[in-house]
Amino acid sequence: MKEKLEQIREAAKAQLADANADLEAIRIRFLGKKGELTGVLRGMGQLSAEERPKIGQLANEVREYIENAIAERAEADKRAALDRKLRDERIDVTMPGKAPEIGKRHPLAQVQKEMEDIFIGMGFGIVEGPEVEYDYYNFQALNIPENHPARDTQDTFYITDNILLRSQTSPVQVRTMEKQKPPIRIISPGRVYRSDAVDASHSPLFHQLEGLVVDKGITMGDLKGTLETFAKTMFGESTQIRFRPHHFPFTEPSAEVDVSCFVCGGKGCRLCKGEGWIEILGAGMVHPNVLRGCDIDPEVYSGFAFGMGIERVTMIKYGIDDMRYLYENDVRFLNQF
Ligand code: 2U9
Repeated sequence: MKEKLEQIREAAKAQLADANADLEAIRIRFLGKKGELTGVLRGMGQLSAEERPKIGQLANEVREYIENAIAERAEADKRAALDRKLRDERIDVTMPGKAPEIGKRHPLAQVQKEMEDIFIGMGFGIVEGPEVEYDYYNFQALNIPENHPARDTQDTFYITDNILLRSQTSPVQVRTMEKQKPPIRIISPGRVYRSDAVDASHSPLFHQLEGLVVDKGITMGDLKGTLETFAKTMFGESTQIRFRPHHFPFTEPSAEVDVSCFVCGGKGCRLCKGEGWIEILGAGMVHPNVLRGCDIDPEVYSGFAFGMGIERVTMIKYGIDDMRYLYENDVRFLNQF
């Protein structure tokens, strides 16, 4: 029996030395209820009274040995697993990090800000207003007659008979004139809506920046000086402006305003389509009817107003030939600004 116990100890030792040893299987094989050591202990009844304590002690020693050996092996396995994990998952803290990509303003927002800064520099304040407007502020107050084509549902998005998506930012100026008496010197940038199909130069949603100055003694000369300063700051010091007579219901006299081409200096090139001039905005002296509608006496006060499309200024400034690029948000396009 003694030999049997020694054999068990050696067998357990050999099994535990195996790199792939299954510790639970070894425990069951030697120490389990039907295990080899238990089998030996069961046979102890046949031993003499003299041998029994000796074999009993040896059996205990063997059991203790196997238990300890299993525990040590389990501990060693755990340590090895941890070492492996620490090695495999090691992080090189000296590696350069991944810098988060920092976004920037959309080109339209950049140009809008640039335009705003120029007018702020000339003492203008920025005013914003609702994009959903009453017909009154969008048309009536601006001296746009009942039968004017802009009022047609073909051209304007109506929500109800008298509520619409503003087709210009002029309502903001009307609301300002109602609340605030002259002197007034404001710009109103923002989104406007027109029922246009999308193409290279049209979009149902676009952006405008309009300006309004009302005070005693305001003349066309003030308008020209203001727009010339704007054009020179925006497109370069050598830029000139040109007024062509035009008609708007809300201004009288009215003009379309061109800037000399900053690419060719006026000789004619691809950007100005050989003209030497590029149309950028509309302007004029505020119509007396518009002033009167806001309770401002046109015999005492006069004013000028202008309006331009922010998309148009952006496209001219950067030579963009299709407006759709500005709305597609393709980062290959946006990253160029
Ligand atoms: C008030 C009185 C007058 C604003 C003006 C224009 C001329 C003009 C267009 C430019 C290109 C619109 O974006 S666009 O299609 N605008 O030509 N806008 S004068 O006149 C006003 C505004 C407010 C109370």
